[in-house]
Amino acid sequence: MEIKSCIQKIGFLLLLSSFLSLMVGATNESPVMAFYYGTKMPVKVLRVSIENLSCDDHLGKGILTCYNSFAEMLKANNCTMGPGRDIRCETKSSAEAQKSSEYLPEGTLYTILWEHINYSGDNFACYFDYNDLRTVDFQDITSSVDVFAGTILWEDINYNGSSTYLFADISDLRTRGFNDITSSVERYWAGQ
Ligand SMILES: [Ca+2]
Repeated sequence: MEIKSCIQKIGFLLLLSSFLSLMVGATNESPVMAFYYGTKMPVKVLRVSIENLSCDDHLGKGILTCYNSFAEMLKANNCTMGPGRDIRCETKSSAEAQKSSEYLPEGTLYTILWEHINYSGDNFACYFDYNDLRTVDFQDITSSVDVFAGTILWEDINYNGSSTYLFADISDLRTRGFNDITSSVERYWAGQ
């Protein structure tokens, strides 16, 4: 009888501790959330369930909106893609500065980060600089980039470590020794 109640107690404590660690985990690191067709969802859940998840931050810095496909993301952002990956967007300042090294102000689409080479896999269209890509769940996975204006990729958060400057699309970051290491990203302009 005693042994049985002891086992029951241990079982209860094990349950309690896993419950508590879940609670602690939930308060310590709240998941990155995204708007997804009218619902707010953790990005990690979306990444698991949707192949080639496309997200952007057009609503504001760190505010993600995600779509089932890149085509839907482009459409939602008033962008079209012509031959040769000629992506054009009807957003005020980017229209004149498409695919140039011209400086684009914050709030304008300036670069699209891709999970895999050749612009494939999950992607994140950046309207803002990010000193820590963990805040949008896109750290250490970028392998190719669509570039609308000068873009700097940094190896570490807070624009630290090694960096690579991009002034044109790059289909394979391995050629720059920069595959799967980008932790912060920012717009570049000559006066910087
Ligand atoms: Ca990658």
